[in-house]
Amino acid sequence: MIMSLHPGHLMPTDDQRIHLYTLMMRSRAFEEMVKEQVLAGKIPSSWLSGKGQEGIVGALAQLRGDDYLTFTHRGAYAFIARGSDPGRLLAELFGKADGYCKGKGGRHMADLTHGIYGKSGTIGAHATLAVGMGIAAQIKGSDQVVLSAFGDGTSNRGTTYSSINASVVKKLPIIWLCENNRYAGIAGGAEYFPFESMDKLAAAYDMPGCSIDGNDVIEVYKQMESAILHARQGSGPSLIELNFYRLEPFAIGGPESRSEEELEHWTNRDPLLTFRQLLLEEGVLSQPMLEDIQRKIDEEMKVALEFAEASEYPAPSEAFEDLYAP
Ligand SMILES: Cc1ncc(C[n+]2csc(CCOP(=O)(O)OP(=O)(O)O)c2C)c(N)n1
Repeated sequence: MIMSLHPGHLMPTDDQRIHLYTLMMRSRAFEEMVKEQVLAGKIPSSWLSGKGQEGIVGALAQLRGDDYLTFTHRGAYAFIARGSDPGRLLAELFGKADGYCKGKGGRHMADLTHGIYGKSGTIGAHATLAVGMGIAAQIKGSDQVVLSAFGDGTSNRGTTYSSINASVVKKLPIIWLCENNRYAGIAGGAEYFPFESMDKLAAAYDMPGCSIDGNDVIEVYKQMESAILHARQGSGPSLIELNFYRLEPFAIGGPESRSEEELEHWTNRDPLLTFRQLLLEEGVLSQPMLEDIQRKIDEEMKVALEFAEASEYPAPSEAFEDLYAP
């Protein structure tokens, strides 16, 4: 039986909702800027866009500054929501010295200053780090929590299962966040996942879980409130599945395997459009306020691009620094 994770009671205030909307917009703007740079050949790799998955911001925005995160290979929302500097993020993608990993991490970067311990290139590997962080929080006796995100395809990796298992056995303060965007690479979910929804995985491990509309940022916010409380008070891990859709192909510039009808269906459910509409209808935001937010974000991205372009490449003599072993 699935132990349901009940939604929290705190409805975000108007200011918090504007904040969520702004984070979603900033994240989207960053994605669009990176796409442009990839297509212009200015980033020496591709990019796995998180466009369409911004509802996740409802979970990220609830974390405390000292909480830990491990993240998937997709999107930049975790960094943007935690307050990472878009200029330094872009510099990292350019391979420049001012990047968060001195240009050596590229799209699999980390930002330890904001508690983000890597966008794992080996899918599922970062789940094991989350277990270590959970144990660290327990040993310290702190009430820090760990948010560990994984894709629906990544749910099938052994490291994901063994880490979830360890978190339950040791009652670790981890929130497992499944980003179910319905595809792994170009394969659709039915090809690799036997359940209708991921909360069955929570049931198998006897932990609370839920499967929700990841496009509904307020719903995400409320569920996260419960999961955080559960973890902070020492009751152990839980699992939230966010159901949404990535609006770009698996990788920018790569092939598109999905039908036009399907893309259109989900484009019409773009979480930014629906949230914006809701905030306008409820009078939380006005048209001039929207324009003001957009203008400030455009300016931030312009500054970020200038910063990243002006940054230097690391010196060749630094190539062997920052390694685990000589
Ligand atoms: C251990 C390992 N196996 C395979 C890959 C290649 N790979 C990269 S992303 C990906 C699909 C992941 O799907 P999902 O977790 O659903 O994330 P999505 O890309 O859909 O967001 C695969 C198989 C990898 N990076 N690491």
